[in-house]
Amino acid sequence: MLKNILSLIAIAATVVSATTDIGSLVKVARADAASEVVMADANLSGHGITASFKFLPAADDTGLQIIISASGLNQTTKYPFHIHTNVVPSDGNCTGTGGHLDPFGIKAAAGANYKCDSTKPQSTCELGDLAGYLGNMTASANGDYAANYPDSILTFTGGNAILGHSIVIHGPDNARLACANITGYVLSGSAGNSKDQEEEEDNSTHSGASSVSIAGALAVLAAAIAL
Ligand SMILES: *[C@@H]1O[C@H](CO)[C@@H](O)[C@H](O)[C@H]1NC(C)=O
Ligand SMILES: *[C@@H]1O[C@H](CO)[C@@H](O)[C@H](O)[C@H]1NC(C)=O
Ligand SMILES: *[C@@H]1O[C@H](CO)[C@@H](O)[C@H](O)[C@H]1NC(C)=O
Ligand SMILES: *[C@@H]1O[C@H](CO)[C@@H](O)[C@H](O)[C@H]1NC(C)=O
Ligand SMILES: *[C@@H]1O[C@H](CO)[C@@H](O)[C@H](O)[C@H]1NC(C)=O
Ligand SMILES: *[C@@H]1O[C@H](CO)[C@@H](O)[C@H](O)[C@H]1NC(C)=O
Ligand SMILES: [Cu+2]
Repeated sequence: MLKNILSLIAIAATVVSATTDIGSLVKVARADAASEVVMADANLSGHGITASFKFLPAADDTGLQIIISASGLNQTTKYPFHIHTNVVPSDGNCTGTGGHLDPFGIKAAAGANYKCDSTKPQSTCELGDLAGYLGNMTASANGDYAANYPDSILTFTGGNAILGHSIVIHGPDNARLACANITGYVLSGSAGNSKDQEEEEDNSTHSGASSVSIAGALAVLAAAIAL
């Protein structure tokens, strides 16, 4: 118990130092090492819909936490949403995002029998079939939707990587209503470029607070904000 309290205090202390680091997050389309990416987001708009997706390291280190908020939805409509394979072309045309992200060929293997089972997403769902394993977006009375999924099968980089892809929200007729690139964030100086920049940094931002622990702290912070 005391140990738990102490670790909570340690996390709280890290959150405080992490908040000072949020200002030094740098956007990236992709990154080389998983530990360098601390969060990712995508802001979508189209056909009256505005939506925000945030991806953070899950508190239990299993996949990513997904925090979604949307507005402008029709109350009785179910809106599927997915990670699509391609980035959004610069003209914003959602058709250019291609199909669902499916790096393990789950759909190809299942063919017409494809059925995403939310209890076994890793083996039965396309990685990008978010609506398949999280459920469709549905609006409250004022047209808003909010969800906080504490973990998922997604990762920032590696085989289950979300970076370099996009999010698409569909209408019930499968029309592509809104889309956006998924953008990653690294801490400034940890993008693997300038060694000089690394050395010039204040040691206090790194001593005892690696990118990984800051990432964990951000997840805790996000969970706190979302609850
Ligand atoms: C998404 O919107 C948030 C809030 O306005 C902003 O901080 C963030 O930079 C945006 N992300 C991208 C990739 O533009
Ligand atoms: C909501 O419903 C109206 C009326 O059917 C339609 O014109 C509009 O495109 C719908 N909006 C969304 C976001 O589904
Ligand atoms: C999406 O990202 C690609 C680069 O990866 C960029 O060329 C494209 O313009 C971006 N799309 C939008 C709508 O910003
Ligand atoms: C969007 O892109 C698709 C191909 O990806 C193309 O067929 C379609 O004409 C484009 N739509 C617009 C409005 O440019
Ligand atoms: C999600 O919405 C789509 C389109 O409205 C629908 O075909 C599908 O059955 C819905 N899935 C669930 C689980 O409700
Ligand atoms: C940071 O720490 C390293 C070794 O731990 C040391 O060599 C370096 O001088 C320190 N830099 C600053 C700015 O304190
Ligand atoms: Cu889709």
